[in-house]
Amino acid sequence: MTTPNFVKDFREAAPYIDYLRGKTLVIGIASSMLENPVLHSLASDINLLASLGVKIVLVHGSRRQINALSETAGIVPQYHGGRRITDEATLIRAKQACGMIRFDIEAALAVGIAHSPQRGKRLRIACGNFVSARPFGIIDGIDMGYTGRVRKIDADAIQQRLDAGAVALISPLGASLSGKTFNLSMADIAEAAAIALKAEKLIFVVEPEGIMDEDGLLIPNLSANEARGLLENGRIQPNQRRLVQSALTAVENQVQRVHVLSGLEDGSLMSELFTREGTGTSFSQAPFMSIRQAGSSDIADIISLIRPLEEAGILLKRSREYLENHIREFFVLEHDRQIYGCVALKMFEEEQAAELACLVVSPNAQDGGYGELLLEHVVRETRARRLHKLFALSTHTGDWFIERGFQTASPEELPNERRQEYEESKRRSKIFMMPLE
Ligand code: 1C4
Repeated sequence: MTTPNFVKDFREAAPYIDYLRGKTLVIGIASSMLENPVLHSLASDINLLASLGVKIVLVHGSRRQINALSETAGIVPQYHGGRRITDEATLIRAKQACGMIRFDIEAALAVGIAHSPQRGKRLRIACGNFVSARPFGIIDGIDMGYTGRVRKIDADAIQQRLDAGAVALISPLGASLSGKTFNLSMADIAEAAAIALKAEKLIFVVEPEGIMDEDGLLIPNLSANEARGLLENGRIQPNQRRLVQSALTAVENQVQRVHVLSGLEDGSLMSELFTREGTGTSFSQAPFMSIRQAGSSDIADIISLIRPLEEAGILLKRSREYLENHIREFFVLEHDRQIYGCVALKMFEEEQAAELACLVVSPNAQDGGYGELLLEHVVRETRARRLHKLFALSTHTGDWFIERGFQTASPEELPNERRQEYEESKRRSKIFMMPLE
């Protein structure tokens, strides 16, 4: 007997599996995510990824474990500018913490993929002197001691291990040319490793859902410009600044995507990599192409995209006045300062639903994946607003939605207000629904 959900999900995942095979992912795991049961579920997902031919570099944090060891020894942790000041006693705890964490990770990865034929197949793990360091120095008159910066990543050595089928595991410590050991930050190493290895993705597994705005709401997508803006205007949680800075530096240096997601959500890594809607916050450089909220200066471009389709009966008619009043519901896809597509997201908060409407890609840019990107953007926005379903009405594009995970639905499933409009209209459009539980 087939289980329809499994078949649907597997079909959705298949293109992502194909795309990720042979690609390099750098995964930075925060220290708070290195205890069980979270570590075990992450390790099982990492095993699965490795078995699919994904090349994985793991960088672990150590802050929580250093603090625990310091506390036992009666040492009070000292910080400056969010970074630990590492004196000799703390450096000893940092080395102890990294040793313990490394073996915990190795043990967790040794479990393999639970309940599968892969169980018992050993994953090779490579550790080594992949990172060289230099001192952080004296900042604002404060000697940061053995706190260091990344000086260089030995990308060739890591690459050799990856090509031989191993997972590379890196601890946040590095030796300097003068033979001293320095305490480094997980985010700095993960960022530098992703850039040096020209990784496809850099993923930070942290405790929060992703990057949160000043009101504590998840920000689902950030282009490099938006991330820079957030850092400049300070509209993020202060303890996430460094993560945003690392993500920004990575996407500005040819890492295709950076994701920040919560390790507390079981399977979040898998959802991010193998489903369209993903989870957490996704960063992209998008130097030429970006999807952003529309403003009134975009109305003329939107009108020239939608008018021919309104006349052909494919889209509903929307007057200039309507667009002026509802422009904040629209997103535009911009490439090299030109608008190539748009989509609107109409909220029905009471019914926890949203409508994907007014979806257009300019005829000269169709079949290049822009429609898919607009859909992905809208799905992420809907999820971030904690709405449970996304629906679209269409007279001509039903198959496109079905192929992308929507199911046909009846007018009874529409929010009341939209259902009334539907019944008053003579369009008899088909209704497509995507549940987002
Ligand atoms: N049916 C099935 N497949 C289609 C298709 C269609 N009509 N049009 C394109 N495709 C396929 C292509 O053949 C291609 O397949 P392939 O070669 O990969 O096998 C694939 O899709 C391309 O995918 P993509 O991601 O590259 O897509 P883009 O070409 O970038 O964009 C659009 C896809 C459908 C957005 C684009 O073709 C387009 O702009 N079409 C004209 C406008 C349109 O049909 N928009 C969809 C509207 S449905 C209305 C409203 O006003 O709110 C009506 C509401 C009502 O009440 O009726 C909407 C949502 O806007 N509703």
